[in-house]
Amino acid sequence: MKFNQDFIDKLKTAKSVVFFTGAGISAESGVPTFRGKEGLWKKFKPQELANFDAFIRNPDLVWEWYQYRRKIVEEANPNPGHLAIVEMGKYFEDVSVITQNVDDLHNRAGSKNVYELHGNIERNYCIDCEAIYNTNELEVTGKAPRCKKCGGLIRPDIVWFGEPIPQSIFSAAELKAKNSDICFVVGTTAIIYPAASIPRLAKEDGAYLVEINIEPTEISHWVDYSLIGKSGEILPEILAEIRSFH
Ligand code: BV8
Ligand code: ZN
Repeated sequence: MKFNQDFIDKLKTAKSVVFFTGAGISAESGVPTFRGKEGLWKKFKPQELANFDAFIRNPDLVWEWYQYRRKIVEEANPNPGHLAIVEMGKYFEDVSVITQNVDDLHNRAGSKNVYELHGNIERNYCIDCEAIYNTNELEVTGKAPRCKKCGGLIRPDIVWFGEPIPQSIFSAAELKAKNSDICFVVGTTAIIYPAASIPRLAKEDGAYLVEINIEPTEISHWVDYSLIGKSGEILPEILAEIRSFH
């Protein structure tokens, strides 16, 4: 793939790089996105599942939906896109991943500075005493598990609609974005707030914005460079470009 010269120049001078990722980066690992043709929201209604009231109304249904998604995630592997991001970490002073994904694939790929804005499907906590449980600690019963300490309902450690992103994580991610020289926006429709404000913050503070997506999105008209294609193919090509001048 031929990249334009100002992007190549940026790659040569950048010190701090941020990858802001969404469900699209995991699509080639076989994890369904939310709003695509095969998207999760085509089959299920987020308002019926991905929010606290739905969970309280029907904890077993919501828990089972997350078990279904965990199974997909656990059978998935990081793809060349996740792995290229890890490798690129060797060529810049500071590389961070700010992800909206809950699939743990950046961690499993080996990325170090990962900011999980929407939580992680492998982590759970008690809604009463907030005791934390990893999924593999919980027995599979087809029903929402109960806390061993207080008997409270256990929920996925995921930010649902109407819930705030943990402030400490969001503030740290904002700072990384503001201080970045290049902010890659990879595989996201960039419509879910406040997460979707990250690329805008980066750009306002001088970052060079590069979008990687299989189709244009709502932000394509204001990024500096829009690369249309699969992230699992484009990210390794960017890595090869970097290696060509190191
Ligand atoms: C908040 C659940 C307030 C977890 C998700 C009314 C009431 C309350 C809030 C609101 C409201 N109206 C609006 C809001 C704000 C709301 C929001 O933004 N709504 C939208 C619809 C406008 N936000 C919230 O509710 C947030 N909380 O506002 O709280 C508050 C504040 C303080 C104190 C108290 C309360 C919480 C938002 C988080 C919600 N959680 N999911 C789960 O089950 O996973 S959202 C869901 O969307 C996922 O978490 C996902 O991370 C997120 C973003 O989706 P994407 O990652 O972009 O995925 P998508 O499918 O959309 O796009 C995939 C892209 O990849 C596409 O562009 C596609 O082209 C591309 N692609 C596909 N294949 C590839 C590819 N690209 C490259 N290569 C490929 N191979
Ligand atoms: Zn408890």
